[in-house]
Amino acid sequence: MKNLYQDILASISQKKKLLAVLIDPDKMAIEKASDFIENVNKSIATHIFIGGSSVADTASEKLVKEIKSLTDLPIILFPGDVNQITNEADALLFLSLISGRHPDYLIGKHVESVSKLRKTNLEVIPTGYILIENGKETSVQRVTGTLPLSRQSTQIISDTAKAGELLGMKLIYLEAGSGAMHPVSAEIISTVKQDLNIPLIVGGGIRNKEQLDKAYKAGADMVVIGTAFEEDESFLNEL
Ligand code: 1GP
Repeated sequence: MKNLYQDILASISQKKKLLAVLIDPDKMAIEKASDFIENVNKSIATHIFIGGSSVADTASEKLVKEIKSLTDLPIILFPGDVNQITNEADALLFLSLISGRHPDYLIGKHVESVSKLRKTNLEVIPTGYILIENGKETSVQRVTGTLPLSRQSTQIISDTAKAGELLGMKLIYLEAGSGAMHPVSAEIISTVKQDLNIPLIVGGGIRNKEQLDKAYKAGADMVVIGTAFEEDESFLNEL
C-alpha cells in the first residue's frame, strides 16, 4: 500500500516542490476529464486533489474512479463534506478548520465520517486548515459560517498553525479560498513556515508562474491550484 504522507516528507527532504491540481467534481464534467488529465500527466503536477464545497452525492466517487483510470498520480480527497469521501481515492485530507470556531468543522463532521471511513482503505492525513481573508467572501466562509483570519494578523495565523501541529496534525494548509483575489502573502507563508515542523500547503488565487514561485520561495512545500487550470488549461503546459 502507498504511503503518501511519507512520500511527501521524502520529497521535501529532497528539496522537491509539490504541485497539486485541484478538481472540483461540481465543475468538471466526466466527459471532459480525459483531455484534462492528459494535460495534467504532461505537466509538473505531482498530486491530484478532488473536492468542492457543494458536490452532489455520487459525483465525487464517479469522478475519482474515472480519473484513477487516467493517471498514476496520487489522488487525494479534499472534501467539503462527508458525502465526498470515497474509497476510490488513495488518501483523504482529514481537514479541521482551525481558523474558525464552528464545532462541526472542528470535530462534528469528523465524527460523522467515521462509520464511512471504517469501510475504506484510505490513508487519512489529519490536516489543519486555515482560512485567510483575501479581499472577498469565499465559498468556505459561506458554507462553514466561519470567519477567515485577517491577513494582517500574521502572528495569529502562525500561532494557529503551530497549535495545529501541537495537536498532532500532519499538514497545515493555508487557504486564501478558491478564486481568491489575493493569494496568501509571502510574509505569512514564511512566518508560518519558520515555526513549523510539518509540511505546509498553500492554495487559493494562484494564477501565474510568478505567484507559484513566490509561494515556493516563501516556504510552501506544496501549492494547490484549481481555478487557474479550470479557466485556462494551457496554463498546465506553461508550467
Ligand atoms: C481552493 O486552495 C484551493 O480550495 C485552490 O484555489 O481555485 O484559487 O486555485 P484556486
